[in-house]
Amino acid sequence: MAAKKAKATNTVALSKDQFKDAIVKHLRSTCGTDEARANNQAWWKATCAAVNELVFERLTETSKANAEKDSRAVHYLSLEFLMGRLTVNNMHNVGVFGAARDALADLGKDVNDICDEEPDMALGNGGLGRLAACFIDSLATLNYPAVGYGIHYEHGLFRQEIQGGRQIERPDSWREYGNPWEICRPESIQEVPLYGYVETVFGEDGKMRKVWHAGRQIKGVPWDIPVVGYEAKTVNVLRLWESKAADFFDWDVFNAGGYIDSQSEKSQAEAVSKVLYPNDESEAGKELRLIQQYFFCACSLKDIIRRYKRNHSDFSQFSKQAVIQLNDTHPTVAIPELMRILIDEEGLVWDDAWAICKETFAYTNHTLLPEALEKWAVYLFEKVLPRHLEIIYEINRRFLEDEVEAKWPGNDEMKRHLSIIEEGETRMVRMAFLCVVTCFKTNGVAAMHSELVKEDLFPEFYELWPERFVNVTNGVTPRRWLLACNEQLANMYNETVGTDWPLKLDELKGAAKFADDAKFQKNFMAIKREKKVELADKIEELCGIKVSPDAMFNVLIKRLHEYKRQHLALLHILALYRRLLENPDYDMGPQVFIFGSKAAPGYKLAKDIIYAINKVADKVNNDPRIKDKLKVVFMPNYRVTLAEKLFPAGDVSLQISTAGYEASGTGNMKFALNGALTLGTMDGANVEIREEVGDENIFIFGMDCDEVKALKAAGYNPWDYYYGNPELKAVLDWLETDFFTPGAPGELASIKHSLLEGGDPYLVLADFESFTTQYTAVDVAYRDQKKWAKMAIINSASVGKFNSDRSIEDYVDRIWKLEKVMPN
Ligand code: CJB
Repeated sequence: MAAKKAKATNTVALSKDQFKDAIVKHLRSTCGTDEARANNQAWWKATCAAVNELVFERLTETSKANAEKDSRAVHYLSLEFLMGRLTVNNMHNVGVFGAARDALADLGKDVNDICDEEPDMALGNGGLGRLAACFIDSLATLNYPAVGYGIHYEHGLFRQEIQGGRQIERPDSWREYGNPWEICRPESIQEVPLYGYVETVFGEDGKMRKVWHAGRQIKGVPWDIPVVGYEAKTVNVLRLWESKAADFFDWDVFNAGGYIDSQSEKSQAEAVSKVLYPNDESEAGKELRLIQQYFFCACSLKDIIRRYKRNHSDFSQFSKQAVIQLNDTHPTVAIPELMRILIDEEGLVWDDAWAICKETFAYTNHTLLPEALEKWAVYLFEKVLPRHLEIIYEINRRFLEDEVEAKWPGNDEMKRHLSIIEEGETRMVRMAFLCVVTCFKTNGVAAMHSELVKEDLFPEFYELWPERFVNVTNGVTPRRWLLACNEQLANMYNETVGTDWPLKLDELKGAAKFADDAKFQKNFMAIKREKKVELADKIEELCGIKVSPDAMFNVLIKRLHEYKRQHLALLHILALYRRLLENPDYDMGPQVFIFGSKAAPGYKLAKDIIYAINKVADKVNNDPRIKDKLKVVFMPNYRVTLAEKLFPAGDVSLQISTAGYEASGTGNMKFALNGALTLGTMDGANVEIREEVGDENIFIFGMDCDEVKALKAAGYNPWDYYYGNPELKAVLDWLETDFFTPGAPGELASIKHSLLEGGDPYLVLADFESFTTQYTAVDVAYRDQKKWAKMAIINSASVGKFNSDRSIEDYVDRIWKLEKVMPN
């Protein structure tokens, strides 16, 4: 179906001709070239510069309005912001996408080719970082005063290449050739101390003070990325800190002839913001990572306090003006840092400083996985942040002696259990405990997850302070995840329910009444097919694999982790392949399985799973016996830009984590919004998606969370399932042969071993049969295209709840208590 022309969904701030003039002007004045000589890179930069004429003006108006109103603001501290590309999104939000596309066309350029020049801003690993990006989009759209704070990594998440089926990591250099969206703000540079020792001094008044004599200083240089709200009334800022050597630092060495030494100081300082740690849901415990965390927290707090001090001479109003959201435990060191500033630098007494901290910080928990709950060795803290360790000890002492003692008198075991300091061979600081003890709210990210946070993760803290625990279910921005990535469906909705849905996603509900309408179904499915054709072309271009857009597209895209169970899907593919080989008439519609996933570079089994998927794909895709009924695709370098092509093209959204392990998921929401049906477990936000779309429009399989717990408690034995299901046994044994790796038997055996000798910690074998059974039901349903269309429409029309604007309103209501500020 040809894309219908978009209705104006918001104010067009520039006409096509004005836009054309602006691009040509910037080709010359900003890029130093002209229409005849410019390459696509220059066309892209000139286009951005034209958009920025509008964006920067709104940015200035927004910061003026916030300063004038002196309004309360949220400061979202996050080590990750997975922004993706900004150009198309910003053009949509400013309302000039159509004008820009037409202007470029007049100038002989295709808007897609030009926007393809933009590298992804991949300053995050996965769900947590992408959520932060959706949240700042929503905060700006809803006109809330907000600043995102993070690190200006020189290298974002590695670029993934697949060589011989294996993942190879290559550096990502997203700003090597300049980035038109960022503005350096040297006027707001901060200095950050590190290392050294703490001295106790007594003033003339006899009062004791602590003085931290730092061993080093590094400089934080802020880069501002404009965050353009939809319809661009508000343009907030994402402020990212780049580390540099402090100025005073090298000169002595330099002048004394130590040029090389001064360079090494420089490169040590610059190492802090050099690269994003590529571990998702696991903690490395490395000194540089602790320094990264402290560096961006210290810079951000100085920035917040500097702004506060413009209008206030003491700290009595601080927690009324500023709320600081800790995105997971990564920025927890901001807590002792604020205590240190208030006590050591501002002269407040402990109780007053503590009261301010307790009213300022709130904490979001994103995972229950023990390996992701950060702990720092005490000796490391002592070395890098000696004063902060003292402060943490004092917070802990007061907590244990006052609050734990009051609740559980004389119970030393409980004190040991709840202590922020974990005793043992290596004493550790438990960052999540420090968060819960300090923060006025702790939230989980989906209803089920928030219950588990209370019941399983922090039960005693919940007993102490039940009022501090809340849920805020995650969401995704419909501007990027429908309007910009699926123009065809967006236009269809414009015509069906009007043009307010990018702001009020619940309005899509109006389309549900057409779910049975033959014409509507036809158009809806034609759009899906068009997106599948686009994806099939991309698959052929990137992987050299031909897939039919008439096959059912099963998509599993997310970070590689055992709990997300990509290997469950793989075992299932092997089972289908076997069935087809054994019975060429096996009754199954044509199937394509599409994977996209990066593995942490040090996560051996995850990398083995990628290799296995690729090896199985090689075999299956080239086996003439199965007559193209089954295809397997692993798309390299999964990232936001690729996701924008995959979500609109999926028929089946695979959300197959072990129940109780996926905190929420957000890909599940993007798929449903674009009309895919979920085949998933009762985990994370799948549970709430089911509530919204109805049990008859989702395919649930596997054990629920209680069953998982019960099976584990009873003593799970994966061998029972291996011997109990001949098909499962056969596919596992297959992995040990050289069928998929000719001449190299055993290359895929680590997967089998992890599931048998390794104890199968995520119950893959236990859920296998239920998965394959429910999959058959999905295949049957898909072959009834009318029924399928109806279910797909209902999915897309029913997931308004998962708009990140709703999440933000929940945060405002339950935690942040902000008021909107409308810039002029
Ligand atoms: N999450 O992406 C990460 N990284 C972590 O270290 C911990 C959790 C994910 O956060 C998302 C946003 O809340 C969740 O949707 C997802 O379930 C969780 O795994």
